[in-house]
Amino acid sequence: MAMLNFEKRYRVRGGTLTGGDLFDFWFGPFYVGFFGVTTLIFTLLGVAMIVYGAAIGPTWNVWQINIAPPDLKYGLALAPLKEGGLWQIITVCAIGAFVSWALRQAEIARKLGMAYHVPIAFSFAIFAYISLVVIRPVLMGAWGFGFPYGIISHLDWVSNTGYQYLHFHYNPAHMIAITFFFTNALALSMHGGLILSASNPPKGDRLRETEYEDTFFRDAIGYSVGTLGIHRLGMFLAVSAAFWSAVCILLSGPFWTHGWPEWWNWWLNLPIWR
Ligand code: 07D
Ligand code: 07D
Ligand code: U10
Repeated sequence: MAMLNFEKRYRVRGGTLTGGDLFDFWFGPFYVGFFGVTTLIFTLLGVAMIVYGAAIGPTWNVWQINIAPPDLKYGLALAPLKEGGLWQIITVCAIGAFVSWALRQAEIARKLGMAYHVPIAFSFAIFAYISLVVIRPVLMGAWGFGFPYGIISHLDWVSNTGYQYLHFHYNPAHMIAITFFFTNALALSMHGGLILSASNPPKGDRLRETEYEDTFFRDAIGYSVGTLGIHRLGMFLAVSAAFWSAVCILLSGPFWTHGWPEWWNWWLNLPIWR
């Protein structure tokens, strides 16, 4: 069905999570909805705070703009606006906007009679973000452990935080997360390649059906995960990458304060070597 005909048929009221008919309409291609409005409010307020933070800061160089979290001395208290208070407001706005976006995805899925896989997948990214700027700072007792908002400054934070644990590559959950990220790229390249090879034939040639796709991998590696299965696998790999990322940073500090290489001493300390 042509996209525009389909939109006319499905663009009807109902299925919202909250607010009934309030904001239950479309603006151009965008579904608005209650959570579209909350997304916009949080986004505009957050962006305004970033622009204000940039304005009172030393630079307009977009790479160098930095809005830092409060000093550790403020602990988990509210900080003055120019000493991390802005960072705290921006964090609230960011969480508000991300959660609103996920709920808007859920409303759109409900309207279409679809399941909630997309918002569930996005919620893992939100969890990773919240673990960096809320859960870990709360467990460690200061907002100052959150990462600063700035393109270069957040990279400095990752590097500094990594070296605080001597060699972050030895963090076992970091290893698992990285393996999921790499496997995810491998799986998407295999899937993208396979679909294009079967369903985008040169002019004059015919399309190859799913049997061909299955057979390719049965011939090549003896097993095909299947056309639905590859999407299940993709979702699993992607959400696992975000989940284990959150685990790796939540372990660092709240549950492990030494260098990560030292963690592996459990192996040397096994009683079987004695
Ligand atoms: C392609 C979807 C589109 C999204 C884009 C990002 C902004 C920020 C803000 C000017 C894949 C939009 C960017 C809205 C502009 C201002 C004030 C997603 C796609 C195009 N990082 N990070 C980047 C964020 C963290 C790390 C780039 C966000 C953690 C490393 C971009 C967050 C750690 C590197 C960016 C976040 C970390 C980057 C490209 C939030 C561990 C790079 C991102 C909210 C996760 C790379 C200069 C991208 C780079 C990069 C955004 C968090 C590490 C600026 C929004 C603290 C090591 N990060 N990041 O394509 O080039 O994502 O940095 O959590 O090397 Mg980061
Ligand atoms: C947090 C992003 C959430 C985004 C959201 C949406 C907008 C809207 C609008 C475009 C989680 C934002 C949307 C703003 C935009 C428009 C219109 C995603 C998040 C909600 N590391 N490391 C990771 C690798 C090293 C260190 C994760 C590799 C060094 C620290 C991942 C290498 C040291 C932390 C990872 C490597 C070090 C990490 C990041 C290689 C530094 C973290 C992915 C090859 C010296 C972070 C939860 C992630 C983490 C993290 C990969 C090296 C330190 C597994 C491949 C050795 C301190 N590293 N790392 O988390 O776990 O995505 O964060 O060397 O904190 Mg690492
Ligand atoms: C998949 C798939 C599949 C497909 C697919 C896809 C996965 C089965 C069938 C989808 C995949 C793609 C399309 C591939 C490309 C995607 C990526 C590489 C991922 C990264 C994506 C991006 C970088 C694009 C990001 C764009 C976004 C998020 C849109 C931005 C939207 C808005 C600004 C409006 C949001 C709407 C809201 C909140 C609802 C309310 C709206 C209104 C009231 C009116 C609208 C108002 C405005 C536009 C102005 C608002 C101003 C804002 C927000 C502030 C601006 C900020 C400033 C800096 C000033 O599997 O196969 O095919 O296609």
